[in-house]
Amino acid sequence: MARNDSGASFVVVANRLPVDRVTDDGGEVGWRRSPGGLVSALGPVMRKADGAWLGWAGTPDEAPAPFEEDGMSLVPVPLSETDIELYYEGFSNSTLWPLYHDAVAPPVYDRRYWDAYVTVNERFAQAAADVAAPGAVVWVQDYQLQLVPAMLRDARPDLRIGFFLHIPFPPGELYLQLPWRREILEGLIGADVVGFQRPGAATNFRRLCHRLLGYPYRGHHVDLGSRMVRAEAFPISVDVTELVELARRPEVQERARAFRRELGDPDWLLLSVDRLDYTKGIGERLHAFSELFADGLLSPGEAVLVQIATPSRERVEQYRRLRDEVELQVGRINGQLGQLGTPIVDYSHSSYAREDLVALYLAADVMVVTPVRDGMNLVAKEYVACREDLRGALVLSEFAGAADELHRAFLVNPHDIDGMKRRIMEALRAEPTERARRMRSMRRRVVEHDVNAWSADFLATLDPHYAEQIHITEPDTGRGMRNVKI
Ligand code: GDG
Repeated sequence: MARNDSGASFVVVANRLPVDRVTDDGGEVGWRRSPGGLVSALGPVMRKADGAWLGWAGTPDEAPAPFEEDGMSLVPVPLSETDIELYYEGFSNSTLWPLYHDAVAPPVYDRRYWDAYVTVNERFAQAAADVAAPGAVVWVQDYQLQLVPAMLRDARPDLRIGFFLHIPFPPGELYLQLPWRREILEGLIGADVVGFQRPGAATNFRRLCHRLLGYPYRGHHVDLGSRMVRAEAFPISVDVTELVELARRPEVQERARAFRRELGDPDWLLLSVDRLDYTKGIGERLHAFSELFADGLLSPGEAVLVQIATPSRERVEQYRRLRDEVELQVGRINGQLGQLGTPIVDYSHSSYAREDLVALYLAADVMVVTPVRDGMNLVAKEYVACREDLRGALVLSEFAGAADELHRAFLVNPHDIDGMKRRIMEALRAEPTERARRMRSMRRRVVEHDVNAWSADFLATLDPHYAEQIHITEPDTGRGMRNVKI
């Protein structure tokens, strides 16, 4: 591994490694960097700092030896079939995920899930303790690993530990349902900095630390007596440079025009892109959109909603049911309100190449992002980043973290079907100057606060000295895009 014998000075701990295993035509097995903002944000830091990334490699019961990919040291942490069932699909995705998203689906409280969560968190903490150099900076990611900070601090009090939660953190009224509510908080306060997407989530956390653990808080800090834990919002963002580069490619722009042609050149193309998840408000959105046709405000051929629903967590029962429900709803809508060859909703349950996704963003007159709860929602920011032409409009749920920053979107309450219908029509009918004004203001925010600014802010808060040492605040990895028009 590209680090000295004493270990890595920067360690990322995440459920998954930032690579996917691929097999080429000759049967040769290799790795490909997985798409996603986290790796583009942390990749440059990893390379500068000789960092190591710990996570599951994606195949059950297999743990390849540590390896190098794309200039990063990757350290696989093994998960068995049973771990995946109980720790990942169980506690992470059937207990924590629904509970942290306003319990929009009933959380499952199962003691076997919890036991597996503790065991797997111990394994990750141990692996991190083994690779971290003395005094290293360790950044733990997300809800699957909330116990790691305290476990790691126990083993290695010399480390500087950060934690970032990518999903919402609920208020007490919901959080208190959790049978292991104290244990999770005790796990998190092992960190020096606990980061959230929204200020409200940080407030929920500080209050719960007081209520359940008795620690006072002041400003952003929870006071443990022996040390302070900083709990604050660090809203995540997107890789604007990468997106703008893709959006400017002539072949991507041609693909955008081709998408419109293939859809019969509608006057209005609306787009939604979500993991097929019950938090994303897909049903509510389809309901509102279809009523616009039932009411005669829109007609088939005039407007079409392209709904990309990326396959997700297909072994979890709630997700299988959701897929059936959404597909039944789409079938009904098109059957009742569409015409042969001219559907109202063009639905796809598959994953698209990044270039195609960007082409779709460019093709869409209106992007419709209406989760019932979402930590941030990167799709909304990606759309804004790509629309250098200032011609698109964004309909955005108030319940997405992105709404804190993208004030000039057409904001909606996804539970209010009439309100959503009105806002969609306003977005469709907005004058070009009005669209441009709104888009310019949203782009300013996203361009100035891209994913590099996010990681730089977090690390500078966690360890200012270290951040300076590896120059992560410098312009090439810090805030501010050169060559990007706002
Ligand atoms: C969690 C939190 C928070 C989607 N379909 C395709 C594809 N995607 C990409 C999007 C975007 C990402 O996946 C989805 O990110 P979101 O933020 O929208 O949602 P979650 O997956 O729920 O993410 C969320 C995020 O973590 C980061 O902190 O914002 O609130 O829930 O980048 O573009 N990418 C490709 N093909 C697809 O078909 N290539």
